[in-house]
Amino acid sequence: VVKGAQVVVEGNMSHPGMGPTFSQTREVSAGVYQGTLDFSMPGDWVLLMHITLPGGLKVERQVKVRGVLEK
Ligand SMILES: [Cu+2]
Repeated sequence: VVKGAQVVVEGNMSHPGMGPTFSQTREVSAGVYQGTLDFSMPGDWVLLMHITLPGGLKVERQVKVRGVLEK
């Protein structure tokens, strides 16, 4: 559990010609970060978590989200 971090989520699709979409998150309980990201297009997405730890160290984690459906 990592408390007191700043987490920004960047959503990207694999094809060219589409910019990233960002979401700020907030820590809703100790070590749990919540935000809303607009999956503006169906298909495969990659989420990049830009994490700044309480000491200032920055880390990144990547999560693949495949097969987002049409709204
Ligand atoms: Cu797209």
